[in-house]
Order: sequence, then structure tokens, then C-alpha cells
Amino acid sequence: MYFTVLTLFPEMFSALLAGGIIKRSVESHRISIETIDIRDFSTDHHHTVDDRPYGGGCGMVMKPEPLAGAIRHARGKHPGANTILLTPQGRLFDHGVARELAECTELILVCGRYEGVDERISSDLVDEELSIGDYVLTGGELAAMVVIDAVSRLLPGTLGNINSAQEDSFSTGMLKNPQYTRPRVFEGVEVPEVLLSGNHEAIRQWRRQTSLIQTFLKRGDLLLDQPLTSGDIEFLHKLHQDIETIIEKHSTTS
Ligand code: 4FD
Repeated sequence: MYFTVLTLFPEMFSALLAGGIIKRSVESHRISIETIDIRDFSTDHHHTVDDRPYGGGCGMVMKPEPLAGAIRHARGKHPGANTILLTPQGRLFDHGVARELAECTELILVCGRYEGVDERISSDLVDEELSIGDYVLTGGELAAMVVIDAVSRLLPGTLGNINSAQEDSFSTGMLKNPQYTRPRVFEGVEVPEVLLSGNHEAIRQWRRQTSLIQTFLKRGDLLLDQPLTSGDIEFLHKLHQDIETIIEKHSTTS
């Protein structure tokens, strides 16, 4: 996957190459991350990239000419690429969108600064606007890095363990079960017995059930549109009954 990032701060992207899975993916040529400095496409000799908003108001807007030049340059190199602008106005980026983008071979990520970019850029030169969440950042760079990270780890061969992307929260549509590693007792807290049992079926069931409980407690909304197995329903039914028994016990004694 070829990521081409258009930004006024190309040095920020060196953070992705500092270590970890993304660095390794670049080294093994599974992905490439090329940055293009939007300022190189400014058309005046002061290298201006922003200007005051028409109609007045505070803050600055990114001028269209440098952005248009940078986008056309990137598209010239990658004619088949999808051009994405990171903006709070965009479609909400989630695991499903990450999977969609992982099918592309070339992505151009456009990072805005200031109060935003001239509307004619977003409407005419961008294929899609994405937002990584409902908050405002000082620039699109961190959002672009979030997209690069989330998409890259889904590409074949990117993970040490290919299965882990499939077993992720949001791939299963549920939160991950709790994870433990050595030591067996940490600050007086033990690892659940079943994980030491060697009983693989019991472990699988424990993982599924704790995953269901965590999802119910922290993100109940996810369970509403998720396919549940008959084992899941049985487990939830049993919990339901246990809870009713407790409530009844307390309402008859008080
Ligand atoms: N939530 C996000 C993306 C960018 C950003 C910017 C238009 C503002 C948040 C274009 C307006 C870029 C996000 C820069 N803030 N700020 O994904």
C-alpha cells in the first residue's frame, strides 16, 4: 500500500518510522509512506499557504493553490489513488472503514491546518472526507497517522500473528477478553485459573464469555447489531436468570 501524505509538517511523520510494526512494514516494503510538503507548491515568493477568510472572522484558511498543486502532483504519480481529506466534517473513521481502505493500493492523505481548507478543495479535488472522531485537532496530521496505523496493520503479512487482526475487538464486533501474562500472581492478583488449566475448550469459552460481559458493560450498543451464537445467547440467558434470582431474593427479604 502506497500512502502519500500532503502536509505542511512532513517531519511529524518520522514518528511512524521510529519503531514498531509500521516501521517494519515499511522496511519489508509492505507499505510506503511518502510525504509531500504543501509549501513546495505555493505560488508566490513568500511561500504563503494560508490567507484570511472571506467574509471576515478570526483565524486563517489554507489557500487553494498550493493544495491543488500538491494534490495534482500526487495524483500524477498515483493516478489510481483515492484522495482523502482528514477533517472533523468527514465520515467517521472506524474499523469497517479501515478494512475498506485496506483494499486500496494507493491512498493520498491530505492534512489541513489552521481553521480548515478552502471549500473548493474539499468539493472538487478530494474523493472523500474522513474524521477520526468528534474533536478538533490543530491539524490533520495526527488523524492521517491514525488512518495509516489502523489500515496498515490489516494488510496481509503486516502482523507477527496474522490471526490477531481477525480476533481484534471490532473484527469480532466485541471488545477483547482480558489478557494476562506472567507472573501468575502480580501484586496479589492472580491470573484466572482456567487460563492455566490447559483445557482449550474451557479457555475458548471463558474468552468468549468475558468478551461478552466486557462488551455489555462498556459498549452495550455493540451487542445490538452483532451476530451472537446460540452459546452466547445461552450464556446471556443464564446471567439474566442469575440476576433475576438475586433481585427476587432481595425484594422478598426487604
Ligand atoms: N477529527 C480531525 C481532522 C482534522 C482536524 C482541519 C478542516 C480542520 C480533527 C481540515 C478543518 C483540517 C478529525 C485540521 N481536526 N483539524 O479527524
